[in-house]
Amino acid sequence: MADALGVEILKLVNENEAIDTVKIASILGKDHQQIVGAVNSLKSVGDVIQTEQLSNKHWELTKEGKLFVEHGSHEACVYEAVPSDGGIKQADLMKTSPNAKIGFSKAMSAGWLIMDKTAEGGPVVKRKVSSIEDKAKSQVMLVQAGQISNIPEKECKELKKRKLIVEVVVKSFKLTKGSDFSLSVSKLETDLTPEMISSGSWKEKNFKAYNFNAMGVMPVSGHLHPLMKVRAEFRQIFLEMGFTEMPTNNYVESSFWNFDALFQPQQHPARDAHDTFFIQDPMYATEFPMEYLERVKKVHSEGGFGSQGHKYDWSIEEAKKNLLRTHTTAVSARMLYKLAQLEEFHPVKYFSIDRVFRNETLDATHLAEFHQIEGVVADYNLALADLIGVLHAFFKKLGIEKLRFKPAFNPYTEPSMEIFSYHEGLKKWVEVGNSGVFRPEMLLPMGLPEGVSVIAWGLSLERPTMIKYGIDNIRELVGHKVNLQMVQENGICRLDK
Ligand code: FB9
Repeated sequence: MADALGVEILKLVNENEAIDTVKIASILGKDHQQIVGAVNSLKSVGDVIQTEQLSNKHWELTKEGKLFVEHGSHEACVYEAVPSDGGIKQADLMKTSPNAKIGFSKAMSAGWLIMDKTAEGGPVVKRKVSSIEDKAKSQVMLVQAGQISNIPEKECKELKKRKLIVEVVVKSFKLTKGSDFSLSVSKLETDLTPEMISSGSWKEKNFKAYNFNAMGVMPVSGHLHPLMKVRAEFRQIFLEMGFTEMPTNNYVESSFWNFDALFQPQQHPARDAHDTFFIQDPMYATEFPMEYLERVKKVHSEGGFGSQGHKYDWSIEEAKKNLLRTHTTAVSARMLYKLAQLEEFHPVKYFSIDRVFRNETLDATHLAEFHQIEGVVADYNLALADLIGVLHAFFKKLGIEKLRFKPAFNPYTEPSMEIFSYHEGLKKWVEVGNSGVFRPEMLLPMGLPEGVSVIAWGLSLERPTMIKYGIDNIRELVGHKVNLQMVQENGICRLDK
């Protein structure tokens, strides 16, 4: 059934050949927009009513125009403020109303007032005539009564110029009966329910025509975080280069794989609790490839494979300590050890992109964790030149072609290089990663054949993501303060290839 207002409208349409919605609003004492809404509901039911859009212009009073009706024009108010039997100082007259200045000017122009400038103490204003006709007030009252046509054109323009009246365009509808007109219309059904079918009630119902052009409702779905979009781009680059992704699904790692396997001495500051998150429970790892562990112990404490080692009393207790991995190079170590167990060595290209954890000082661009991107290539006779070549190929896919390398130190690579790229925007060289050739003291205890060398490099995922999405503070990218709207709205990521 149409609602009560709809029924009232249908009655008026029935009683009139045609009727305008403005008229209906006036008859029913409703807001015009309310009538238009009810008309739209009736139209959705079927061809009950016909509508023809009309555009009517009429004049209405502005707020100031309504003040004229209530209090008289500004000029009349100023005239009334001048005593009929004397004068008033102009300065005092200006204080009698907020619009005294314009009212005084208009009253003087109309010849209602005269000013005596010779008076002591400043100009004095007196009435020039004993009575006035407030034409402006009379005219706005005619407009209010819908009789603007009785006002001469020139004076209408003056009312518009004084912003006392404004022309209003009202879009309305002329209503007439439709082919399915009825005083009582039932709302069109939009759903065919099991109850309708089982009861057969569908036979008496009117169904809304199916709109095949309607757009489907956008399903509420998740949105990829910018980091994950950039990770997908880096993953694609590695895959294009023939790299295989390493399994990084273990944030907890033993100190053995995170440090000892990489020939990182147990007294190295990076292994201190100030730099590393150690795990309280389970505090220790228990399973190690013991033969390999013994070789690692020996190379640390006594040396071997041509190395003098670190010459300290290596402790398995230290190696057993569990921690949150500080780099994905721990995974690279596991993968290279597994490669060394194969009957026959074959060259590999591995990569990983995953979270690592460091107990470091936090700042605008550093948190206690970040995603490390790491590339590893193992083959016979690889050297620094091969590393430089693969870095150029990798960074070129990111749109970076101007690279520079600076000698650096890592406990597990020698030589090592910091990687720099020239940032056209900042007009300076910025560090974009670190790299090196894994030391023999790391590779040979694993059992990799003599002559096999491994080159590797790393960078973070957060830095390129912040650059890509113009984010200055890491806390706008990750953490509990992230604006989820940013996650929903940020665009796809295309790293220059
Ligand atoms: O990502 C870094 N910088 C960077 C990278 C990309 C970029 O934009 C590009 C458009 C493409 C812009 C900047 N850096 C490494 C350099 C600095 O940001 C540095 O301040 C922060 N570093 C992290 C570690 O900081 C504690 C970035 C992270 C990093 C550093 C070294 C490695 C990995 C990540 C490594 C390694 C490695 C070395 C040898 C063998 C194996 C792995």
